[in-house]
Amino acid sequence: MAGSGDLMKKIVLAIAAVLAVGTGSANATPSSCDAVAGNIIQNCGFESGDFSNWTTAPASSGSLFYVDTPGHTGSFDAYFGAIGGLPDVIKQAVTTTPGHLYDLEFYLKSDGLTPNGAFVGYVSSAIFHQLGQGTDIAAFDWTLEDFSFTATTNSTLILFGAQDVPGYLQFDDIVLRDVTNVPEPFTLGIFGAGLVGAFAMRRRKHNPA
Ligand SMILES: [Ca+2]
Repeated sequence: MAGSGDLMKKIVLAIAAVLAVGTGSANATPSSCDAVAGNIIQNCGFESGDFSNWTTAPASSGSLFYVDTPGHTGSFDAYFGAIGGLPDVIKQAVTTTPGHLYDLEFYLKSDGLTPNGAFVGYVSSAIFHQLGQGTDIAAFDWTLEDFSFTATTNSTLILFGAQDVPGYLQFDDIVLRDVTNVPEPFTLGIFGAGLVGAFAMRRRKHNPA
């Protein structure tokens, strides 16, 4: 029992130390994803002003991707405009619990400039979302894309690749949460019938902004 008092003291001292240091300089306006409890994506809204925390894999030719203003929310978003027909890729490995249900959301925007463009998203090695790929992608404003999957390993790779000529596809506010114990109105029946390979990716809704 003697230890509990010491522990409390250490906690109080730790809190005091944090308060003494203060919050430092204020960051830029956060992205909405930064405020989502349980989001395990780092630099989810690109508010570092770059691809920090993401691993980038530029297209071998015609690469054109970067982070710039104004963002879906916050101050920044990612622009994908590779011109060689090959995608620029960003990816992030996250710790996951096998058997747990995860919800993956992000916002996408297309300027609709033709002749072409493509967007693809992967969880580990499974494609869960594709746009374009030989078909022009129409213009649309910031649109919520929302999927769910069941993790099968302790580490899951979230990967997004895109190219676009002559305009850009924009990307912001990626949220990945373990929703295993979150009471959401999921209709889980589809998981029984729709299993393909290791994942059961399911598009839950597509809401024009
Ligand atoms: Ca942002």
